[in-house]
Amino acid sequence: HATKPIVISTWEHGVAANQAAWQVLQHGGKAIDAVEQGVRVPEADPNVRTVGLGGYPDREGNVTLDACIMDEQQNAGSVACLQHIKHPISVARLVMEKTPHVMLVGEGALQFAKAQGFKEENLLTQQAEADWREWLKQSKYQPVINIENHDTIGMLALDNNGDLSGACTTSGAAYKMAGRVGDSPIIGAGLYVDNEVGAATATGMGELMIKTVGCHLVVEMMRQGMSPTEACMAAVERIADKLGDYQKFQVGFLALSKSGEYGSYCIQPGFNYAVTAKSGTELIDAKSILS
Ligand code: SD4
Repeated sequence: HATKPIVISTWEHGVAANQAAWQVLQHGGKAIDAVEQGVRVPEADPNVRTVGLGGYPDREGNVTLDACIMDEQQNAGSVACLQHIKHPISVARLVMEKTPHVMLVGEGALQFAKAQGFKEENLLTQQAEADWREWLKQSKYQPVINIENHDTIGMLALDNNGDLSGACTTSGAAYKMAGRVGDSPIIGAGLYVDNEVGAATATGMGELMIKTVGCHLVVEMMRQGMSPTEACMAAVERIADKLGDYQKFQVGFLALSKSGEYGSYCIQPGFNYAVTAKSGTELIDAKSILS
């Protein structure tokens, strides 16, 4: 099914995100612009509960956001534990373009965002606050497979020029410890792009992707000749081999090759992803290692 341009992204909210990305791609726009525009859609949507505005807070009630972006020239930018800014992906892009660094965190990331003209906003919606207060009554930290953590958006695009880019953005695991950073802003863990080979992104319990540098692994497997699906499967198998408690968690990988072939693999059934190309948009269920 190799084709270009094409954009793929995690979960059902990927459908609306892909539409925005497609507006860029169908007119010959660049993959890097497509992925930024695409993931801004769930970031701004208060009903998408683990990305941007409306995301679940940490256990102290702070909404802290993680995001990263990578382009076809191996440039990368990232923000972690950023508060009060609705579009962390756009801050990550400016870290990439306007600083000598890759990653800014916490207060420094916020200062940079404000200096770039981003406005501070309250990101804790009434609904998210009510859910958090309910959670506080028991305060048990138990990541629920496919439910609690199911909304990170990772997006990969191949443009008309044949260039690849990717973006990943999240409010992270619901009710995480204050200061916790997941895989999503970590280049190689939650996202990786190599324009000669392909791109990969991930969703689910970020600690597992960090420990295995999952997305870098997927791209390197594609470099060795695996298809995107085979490479995602290899990364899930690596997690299963190395991390004893993997069965308690969900992780899903999504990959796109330089030729426009795509694939996915996850731990638990229930992970799906959206694919948009000239033929339209499809929502596809990923294959899983557990049944
Ligand atoms: C994290 N990977 O912070 C993110 C959460 C996630 O779908 O992907 N949710 O660990």
